[in-house]
Amino acid sequence: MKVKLSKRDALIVVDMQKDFMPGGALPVPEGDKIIPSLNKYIERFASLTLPVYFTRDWHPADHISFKGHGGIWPPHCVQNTKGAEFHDDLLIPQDNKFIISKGTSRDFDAYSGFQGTILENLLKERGIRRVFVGGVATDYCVKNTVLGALNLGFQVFLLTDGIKGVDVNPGDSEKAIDLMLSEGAVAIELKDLD
Ligand code: VGL
Ligand code: ZN
Repeated sequence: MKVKLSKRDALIVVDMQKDFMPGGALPVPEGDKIIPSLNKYIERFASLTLPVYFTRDWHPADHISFKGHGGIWPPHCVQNTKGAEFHDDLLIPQDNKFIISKGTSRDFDAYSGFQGTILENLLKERGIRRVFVGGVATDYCVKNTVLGALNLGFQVFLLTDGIKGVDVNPGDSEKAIDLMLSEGAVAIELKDLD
């Protein structure tokens, strides 16, 4: 399949933060392996002056998703810590890039980049119709961001060479991909970009 990018397209890069990479507090196995292909998508969008949205988990230290505070996760992506930084190898364009922080209040979690953020407004005010989504984790924040975008009426392309999952239960990522596709997302890879 060939997809030609146009001015109503945007790239969404989900949670490519140190804590989600090998060695981090909540590592996605091989999460860093998708950086080269994500960087190629980022370069492509940037070279066409298309916007790139980087979501980040950005939790207070006592966030409800953390063990000991009612949640299931080890503390991760605490605001202004090293682990919350984007991976050093991730390309962050100078222009037309936006950082979307989520999960910022103690009592609410957000797996979707649209939940409690201005992402929808930013996309709609720019006339964006189609979003291209990659990042981590396939079975949590990528899944929920993709489903959120579909629900809001965006066309969604899932970057199959730019996602990695945690698979807390074996098969979670595959199931998540099946769900996203059955809800209307279209799977593409780098070579499909015209
Ligand atoms: C995520 C678990 C907890 C994610 C965030 O980015 O997929 N997963 N917080
Ligand atoms: Zn989190």
